[in-house]
Parts: sequence; C-alpha cells; structure tokens
Amino acid sequence: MNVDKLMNELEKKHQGEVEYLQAVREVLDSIADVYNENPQFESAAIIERLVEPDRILTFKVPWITDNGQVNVNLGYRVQFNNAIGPYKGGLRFHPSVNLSSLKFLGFEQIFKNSLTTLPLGGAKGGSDFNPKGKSDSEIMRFCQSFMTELWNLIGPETDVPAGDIGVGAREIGYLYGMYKKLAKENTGVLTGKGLNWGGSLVRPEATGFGNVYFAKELLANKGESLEGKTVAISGFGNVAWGAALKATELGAKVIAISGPDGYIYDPEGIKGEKIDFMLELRATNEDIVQPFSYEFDSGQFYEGRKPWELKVDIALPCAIQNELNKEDAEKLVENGCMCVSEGANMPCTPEAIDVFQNNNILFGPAKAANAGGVATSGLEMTQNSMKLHWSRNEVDQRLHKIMSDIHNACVEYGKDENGNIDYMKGANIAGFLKVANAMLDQGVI
Ligand code: NDP
Ligand code: 2IT
Repeated sequence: MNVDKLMNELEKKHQGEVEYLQAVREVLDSIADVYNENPQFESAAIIERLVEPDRILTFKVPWITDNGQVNVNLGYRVQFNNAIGPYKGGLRFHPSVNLSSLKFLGFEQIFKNSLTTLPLGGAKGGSDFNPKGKSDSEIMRFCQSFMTELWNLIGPETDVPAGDIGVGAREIGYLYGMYKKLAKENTGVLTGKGLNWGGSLVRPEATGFGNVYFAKELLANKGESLEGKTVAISGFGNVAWGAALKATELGAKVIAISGPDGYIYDPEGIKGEKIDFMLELRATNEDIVQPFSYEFDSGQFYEGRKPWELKVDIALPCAIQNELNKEDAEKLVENGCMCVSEGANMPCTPEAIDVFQNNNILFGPAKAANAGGVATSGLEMTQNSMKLHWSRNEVDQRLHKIMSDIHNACVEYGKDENGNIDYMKGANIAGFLKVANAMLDQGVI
C-alpha cells in the first residue's frame, strides 16, 4: 500500500469529505507497515475494499411540527463492514450531520467494534435533524418517520443501531416502537433500550465509565492512578456524564465540564448533586451549561471558551469531532497535563495528537478509549439473545474486563523496541488485523 497514492485517489473520488478522509489517513498511516509486510492483504485488495462502505442508504424524513408546519430532513445509514458480525453503530441527530461525518464515524466504528472482542461489524447513521428546542411529540413524530424508511434495512442479526449525539433513551424508545409496529416482532434490533423492554443495566453510563477505565489503565502503566488528579471534561451529554461519575468515584476531581456555549470551572469538584443536575439540564434540550453556574455558587461560567485552557492532570474530550486543536493541546501540555483519553469520536485534530505524542503525554485514542459504549451494546445484544437480564455488577465487570483487554491489545501492537507505547498505532493495527483476516477468509465479496 502506498498511503499517499491511495489518499490522492480517495480525495478525488470523495471530494470535500474532510472528516472521512481525515479518519482514513490516520488508520492508513498506522497500519501501512504491517499491511506491506503481509502481501496477502495487497493481493486481496483488502484496504481498497475496507475504505468504501458496503452500502449507503439515504432517505428523506418528512415530519410535522406541533403547529402544523411540514419539514423535511435527510436520513442516512452507512453500512460499512460486516466481516466479523452484524453492522453495529449509533444514530446521530445533529444539524452538522452529512455523509462525510457519518462515513468517518462508520469507518472508525469498524475498528472500534473489532477491538471490543465481540462479533460486531461497523455502521453509523443519523440525520441533520436538530432536536434542540423540539417538543416531545415533535421528537416522536420525527423518530417514527425516520424508522418508516429504516426498518426493513435493519434487524437483530443484520444491523443494530443505537444512540449517539442527540439520540438517547427517549429517541431509542420512539424508534423501537415504530420498528416493532412495522416488523411485527419484538427483538433486540436497537441497543440502549429501556430497562423494562430489553435494555441493559450500565448501558447509559458505559461509554463514560469505559473511558475512565481506559484512562486508569494508561495511568497504571506509568505507576500513576486517578486518585487526587484534576480532570477537565468537554461536553455535557451522555458520555461526559458517565465519565464525570466514574472519575469522581475513582478519586479524581472533575473541575470542568463544557457545552458549545462555554465551560464551567468548579474548583470544589463537579460531583454528587452537581452531576445529577447535569442530567436534569440535559433533559431540557436547551443550551445548558450556563445555568449550572446560577445553581451552584462554586461554579463559574466562561462563555465561548474551552476547558483546555485550565491546569489539569487529565483531559477527557467527550463532545464532538475536532473540538481540541493544536493550540488547545499546547496549552494542556504547558500546564502539565499527563493524560488525554478521547470519549468522543475523533475529538482531537491530527496536529493536536502530534503535540501529545511529541511530549510523551499518555494518549488514549477514541476507537479504544470510548469502545465501552458499543461493547455494552454488544452485551445488551447477548442478553436479548439469551432472553436474560444481567445484574449491574455483572455488566460492569464485563465492561471493565473488555476495556482492560483493549488496553492490552493496544500495548501488544503499539509497543516499539524501546518499550514506548503508541496507543493510536496499537489500536489501529489490532482493530484492522481481525477484520482483514476475516475478509481474507470470506473471499472477495
Ligand atoms: P450527547 O448528545 O448526549 O451529548 C453531546 C454533548 O456535547 C452535548 O452536551 C452538546 O451540547 C455538547 N457539544 C456539542 N458540540 C460541542 C462543542 N463544540 N463543545 C462542547 N460541547 C459540545 O452525545 P453523547 O454524549 O452520546 O456523544 C458525545 C460524543 O461521544 C460524540 O462524539 C459521540 O460520537 C461519542 N460517543 C458516544 C457514544 C454513546 O454511546 N453515546 C459511544 C462512543 C462515542 P448541546 O446539546 O448543547 O449541543
Ligand atoms: O460511537 C459509538 O460507539 C456509539 N455511538 C455507540 C454505538 C453503539 O452501537 O452502541
């Protein structure tokens, strides 16, 4: 494989798909040596087949507002690769959604799902629908219209969607209801379901918990722990919430959280009722960070700024892609940050990652560090198949073990002859090899 040549071809074929091209380049740069040492990959054109989705489904989603206005959004499902299991990945409802962002997310999902040790292929979907400010019944009508197109393309052994930005338990409920009505079956077709109808304990917290478990492993490798460390978290959503809970439980102090409108700095720590308040604010669907500082005296709001300017030991970017750039990374390093673990998908730009790596900062790449969410989705699928419900402890222990196994895989494939570990390279190679070998076994299809 010649990475530059391949990237040139992809850039011509998929002009303007910036995020997709960024995600592909990162993986190709990491795996090029291993790929070229194994000529069977080249002869089966594994990489040319892996960078293109199996299929992309696009559909229109018409829906009616409470006051009778008819709107039309775009809906997508990108089924990327099912070499090791059914297509699996979240649905994102956010105005920024387009084909490039869903292709980047679906591509990343292939390797992330491979790392989980579970039999899950890669996919992503969503819509440019903006849930902010919409009423409950508008959300319901939108979800129902979306599922009217999606339902016959998915299934518990075919493609199993879940949540992502803008899609939480409420949306999964409405989507599931419509699926059940159309398919006339009650199966584990979506994950992140409610606990009374097939959902798994710990799934809501799983991505954030997993991210902190991964950070714990990164630190342990350097003889460090979370105890007494200060943490900055971006985002104010599902992943950020779980990360804040687990980091606090393991003895760290979360001093910042953020939203698109700015960040909250709370030197006393964002814990207990403050984390509960995060949940309440999330449910309102409005711009949410600022009200926190009105509620708690210790929290100060910094409008329009990012939490990466603070002096912290650990940074957990848990909001959205490319939210942490080179300048942010330099600031973190300057202030003595020792560990960055990505809760969001591709939150750090390539230039920011270079800064971390050049300064020996412990860096947990998204496809490893945030795999706990989809891994627990896999555990939900297992429980659905077995018609069983595991205890909280059982799911959490399995999640913990999976994160530890992912960490070990990164070390195995990312360690150089001097003992330095490149976790990004390790994650990409470990994730790739399993999928590539499955594709070799299954022939050219
Ligand atoms: P949510 O919709 O629950 O939360 C996203 C949060 O990020 C919201 O508080 C949002 O604020 C905020 N946000 C959006 N843009 C910015 C920005 N530029 N700066 C700061 N905050 C911002 O989504 P999730 O928590 O589920 O997802 C967050 C990230 O984690 C995404 O990258 C997602 O792909 C990834 N992820 C999610 C998993 C899951 O299981 N849910 C699993 C693995 C990864 P607002 O609502 O005001 O826009
Ligand atoms: O990015 C992700 O891994 C998710 N949004 C979770 C996907 C899933 O199928 O649970």
